[in-house]
Order: sequence, then C-alpha cells, then structure tokens
Amino acid sequence: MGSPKIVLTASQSEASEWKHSIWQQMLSATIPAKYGHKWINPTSLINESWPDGRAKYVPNGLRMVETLLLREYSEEDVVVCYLDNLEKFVGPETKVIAIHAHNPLGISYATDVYSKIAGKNLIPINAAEFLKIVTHPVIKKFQPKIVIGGPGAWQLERANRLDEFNVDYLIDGEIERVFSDMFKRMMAGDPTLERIIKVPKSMQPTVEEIPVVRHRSTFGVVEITRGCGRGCQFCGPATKVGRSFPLEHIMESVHVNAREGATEILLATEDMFLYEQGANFETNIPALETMLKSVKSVPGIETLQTSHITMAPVVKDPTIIERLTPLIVPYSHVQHKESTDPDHRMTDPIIGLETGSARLFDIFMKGKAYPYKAHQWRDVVLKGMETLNKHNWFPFCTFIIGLPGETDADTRESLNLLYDLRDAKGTFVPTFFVPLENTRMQQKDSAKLIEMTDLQWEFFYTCWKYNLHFWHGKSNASMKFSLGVPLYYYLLGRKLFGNGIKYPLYRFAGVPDRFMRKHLYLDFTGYKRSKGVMNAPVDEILPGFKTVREERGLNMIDASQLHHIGAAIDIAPDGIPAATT
Ligand code: B12
Ligand code: SF4
Repeated sequence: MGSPKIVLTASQSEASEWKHSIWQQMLSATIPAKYGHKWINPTSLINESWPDGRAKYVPNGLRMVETLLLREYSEEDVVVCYLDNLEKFVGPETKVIAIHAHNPLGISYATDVYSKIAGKNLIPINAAEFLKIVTHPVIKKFQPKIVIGGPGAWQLERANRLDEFNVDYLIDGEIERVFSDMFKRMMAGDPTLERIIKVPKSMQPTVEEIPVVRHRSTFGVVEITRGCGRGCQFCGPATKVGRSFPLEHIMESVHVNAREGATEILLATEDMFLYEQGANFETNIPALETMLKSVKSVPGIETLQTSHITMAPVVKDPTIIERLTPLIVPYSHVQHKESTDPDHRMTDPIIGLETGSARLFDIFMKGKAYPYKAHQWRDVVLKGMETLNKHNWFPFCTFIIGLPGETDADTRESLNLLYDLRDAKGTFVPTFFVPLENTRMQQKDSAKLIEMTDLQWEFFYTCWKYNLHFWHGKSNASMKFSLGVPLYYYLLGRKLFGNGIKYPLYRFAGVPDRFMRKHLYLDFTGYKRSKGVMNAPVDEILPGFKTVREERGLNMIDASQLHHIGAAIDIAPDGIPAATT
C-alpha cells in the first residue's frame, strides 16, 4: 500500500488527555521545555495509537478537518497520527500534511511569558512539541504541502515564522462551509489562493452545516455551543455568531467518542449557560438538565467535564447551580478534600474574571456582567463564588494582567478583589494581556514582563500563593520550595525583572506577611481593612473614577464576614450593557 494522500496531526502536548487533566495541557502551554521533565510526567506526552498506527484521540478541531475530508476521500487516503508515527505514514504519495494549532508557540494569553520567568529565550513545551512536527525529517524528505489551522494558527503569522516552517497555507477561522472548495484549490496548487486565509464571519457555518465528527476527540470534547454574544473586546469567540448544537448532534458526538473508548466527555462551550438560551441571556435550565442527563446516560461515559461558564447567570439565578449540581459534580473526575460531596468530588469550570477594576471592565468587557453593570462586577464575582462554592463548584478563574491603560489604581482594585476572594475555593490563574488576532484589540500592545509594576507582580504571586494553599494545604510548602524561591530571586529573578518581584515572591515562598507589610499592598495579617488602609490614596485614583466601594457607599467587607464570601452582598440587575455583539 502506498502512503496516504493526506496526513493530519497535532502536537503530543495538544493531543494529550493524560488523566483527563486540563491542567496538564495548561502546563504544557506554559512550562519551559528545558525544565519540562522536572514539572510534568513524561508519560503525559505519550498518546495512544490504534494497532495500525492511527491516533486514538486528537483535538476536536482536527477531527472536524478529518470529517470534512472524509466526505470526499476514503479512510485510506486520510490518516490522523501523532508525531511518532509520521515516519510510518508520510511518504511519496502524501500531498498534504495538515497540522492543528491550539496554541502552537504558546503565545495565547502570554502563556509563553510564564516560560520566560525561568529565563530569556525559553520556549514552552507546546512550542517545542510543535517544532518537532514542522521540522520532522520526513517532511523535509517528501515535501508535502504544509497546511496549518486551528484557534492558535494566527500565532505563526504574528511571529512571522511561516517561511521558516515552510508553511504553504495558514487557515484562520471556522472552515466547515468553505473547506471543500479551498482544499481542492490547495491540492491543485491554485496560484490565486492566498497563503494566509482568514475565513470571514459571514462564512461561519450554521449548526446544520457542521457535521458530527467521525472519530474520537481529545478529552472527549463535544461542542454544545459555538460563539458568544457578550462582546468582550479581547476575546476570539466574541467575534463568532452564537449557536447552540441540537441535542441529537451532541448525542451523536458523545456516542462517537464513547464507541472509540472515551470514558469522559468535555462539554466545549464559551459559556455553558448559553446552551439553548432564551432572550437576553436567559439560562435554559430544563434544556441543560436534559442534555446533561442524556450525555451521562451513554454507556461507557463515566465522567463529565465542563469547559467555560460566566458568573452573571449564577448570581441572577442561583437555582441554576442548585439544579445542575447533581448532574455534574458527582460525575467529575476531580476531587478536593474541601468538597462536601460524599466522594469529595468538585467541578472546576473555567471562568474569566479578568479584572477587579470596574473602569477597565467597563471599557473592555461590560457585556460579561450582563444584566449587571461594570461597577457591580466585584459583587457579582463574590456573590457568584459563594453560590458556586456552596455547591462544590471550585472554578478555575483566569485574570488578565496588563490590559491596555491599566494603572496602579486598577491593579489595586484587582488586588482588592483578590483579597476578598481569599477564602474562596478555586484556582486563580493570572495571565498577561495578548492582543489576539481577529479581536477588537488586535492592534494593541501585549503586556510585557519587563514592564510589570510591583503591584502587578504582587497580584501574580498572590494568586499562585492561593493556589498552592488550595491544592496543597496551608502549611505544606516544602523546605526545598521555601528556600528555592529566594534563591531564584537572587540568582535570576531580580536580574530579569528587577527588585519589584522580591516581596511578592517572598509571600509566595511563605514568608509571613508581618515582615512585609511595608512593602506590599495587601496585608493578610488581620490588619483592619475596614479603615480603608488598602484603598488607593485618593490622588492616585483616576480623575472622575470612583472605587466600587465609594460609588456604592459600601464599606470594605470585614474579614470575619468572608467565610461566606458573598453573604454581605445583595445586588439587583442594573440595566443593559451598551455593547453586546
Ligand atoms: C476545549 C478547549 C480546550 C481544552 C482542550 C484542548 C484540546 N487540546 O483539545 C483545554 C481546556 C485543555 C484547553 C486549553 C487551552 N486553551 Co482552549 N479551548 C477549548 C475550547 C473551549 C473548545 C476547542 C474546540 O475543540 N472547539 C471546537 C473545534 C471544532 O473548533 P476549533 O478547534 O477552533 O477548530 C475549527 C477551526 O479552528 C479549524 N481547525 C482546527 N484545526 C485545524 C487544523 C487544520 C489543518 C485546519 C485547516 C483547520 C483547523 O476547523 C475547525 C472547524 O471550524 C475553545 C473555545 C472554542 N469554542 O473553540 C478554547 C480555546 C481554543 N482555547 C484557548 C486557549 C487560550 C487555551 C489555552 C492556551 C489556555 C491557557 N492559557 O492555558 C490552553 C492551551 C492548551 C494547549 N495545550 O495548547 C483560546 C484560544 C484563543 C486564541 N485564539 O488563541 C480559546 C478560543 C478559548 C477562549 N475563549 O479564548 N482548551
Ligand atoms: S464572556 Fe467575554 S471572554 Fe468569555 S467567551 Fe464571551 S466574549 Fe469571550
């Protein structure tokens, strides 16, 4: 048998579903490849193949490409495999190698910035794994056309590396409607076809045009919605038309995954509460209940994982969480000792909290809080977190540091929010602003590590201190870790980033706050916050800008109230956001 005409692949790190761990993937996107062996289990990068060498699971987007190709080619012509089997399949008859790129150079939301913390010129595991594909000797030998697509494909254009990797075509956007014609032109070497193809919004497919994938996806990803109408300016899915997949479509995808050995389904969405939503983002609880019950009833499916949710619906109608909990939490593979579930199970949907600054929130993402207003965001977060935690939803919360124009006053507001969240159960992941392609902020500058302020460093390391405590207990930092952090500061950190990281790092290493009060903004020693000591001095607050507390006449929440983080807050929706897409 000759070699297949088309070979599809994805990097080992992006295809991995090791222990169902999305953490593992996030780590691959951030940890420097040079130190990868110390941080991640090497077996997590070994993926399973079928006896004939085809991949058992790859990212859902690549499965979609395969499905579209299988409408016109046979299974013999289209092979999906991992790096270690490229040699087996790519040969003289191979015309195209198509590569999926979720985050190929690790520059989405500055994940590569994390690797830079360990030294200049380091690249994350993801990037190293991607390079192994594009520089593979078999590609050099047989020179098939290289086609790259996926949500992170834009990174190669941004980094200007198309020539270096001999990329023939880079496709950015949703392809279901346009791929067949485009692919024919690629195969024919049509000279009028652009090298960089950006699929416009007007060509985004309807759900009817999106087929059910033919084979199993990494993590058992099954899309339940696509696109989001909340309109955040930094966000890619905000530019997509909002769509919900019909239940039959979802169930067929679940069956495909289960048939090929998936025991878990990851419900992919920008916000689970968008599924079959009513007017004005009204959550459709019965539709969600039916969908969840149906998915978990499929033989072979043992666990469910959610991707993203938003906070506002949780506050507007806490019964959403009450009703969905029995259908989600007992079926999660994640456990935490603080969960009150009989089996200590918890669910950890991803929520973009982004900032504590009402001012930045109002400029860049006001639709996210709908039906609440930007100045209510802090309260929405605290109230929502209380409801989520009560039901063993311990979310994975992301923040964006360095949004354009972020001032010290803004960072203090984010620190205030973080302080208010100190008893919350969840993971708090600071990311750095990166202007994603095709978003309304694509022309803006990225946040730069070297320009991080002392307050931003404090925010960054305080998040990681919370995470350390949440996942490893308050007194569990090892001696090696406690000594290693100051060593890092003296040997590398201060040279790379200046003195500003010193005290935040010390906090992270476990140095008691009483020794650092003078140097840090947040004070965890029990110092009375209600006197406003941690508020920005009035002259540093932007002209015309009031803190949330001033605006609402609120006092700081006293620490004693924070066991029930949202308890002191009673909020009502406050109008319609001006800009939703
Ligand atoms: C599930 C998911 C994950 C999962 C699983 C990922 C996986 N490896 O399978 C987890 C949670 C692990 C994850 C992690 C991350 N993710 Co993610 N993820 C998603 C999510 C929710 C769904 C992805 C999906 O399967 N969609 C369905 C498929 C059909 O869509 P698609 O992949 O875009 O594919 C279409 C096209 O892109 C194209 N296509 C895809 N592949 C190819 C290949 C070729 C050759 C061609 C021609 C076309 C093509 O065709 C498809 C059909 O139109 C999306 C949001 C979304 N709704 O897409 C975010 C999303 C893709 N993730 C994102 C990010 C930033 C990350 C992280 C970097 C987060 C972080 N800071 O750590 C990490 C990186 C992980 C890694 N190892 O690289 C961003 C990407 C932003 C951007 N434009 O760069 C998104 C858009 C979320 C967001 N709201 O911002 N992710
Ligand atoms: S809420 Fe905002 S950040 Fe989240 S998916 Fe929607 S538009 Fe994007």
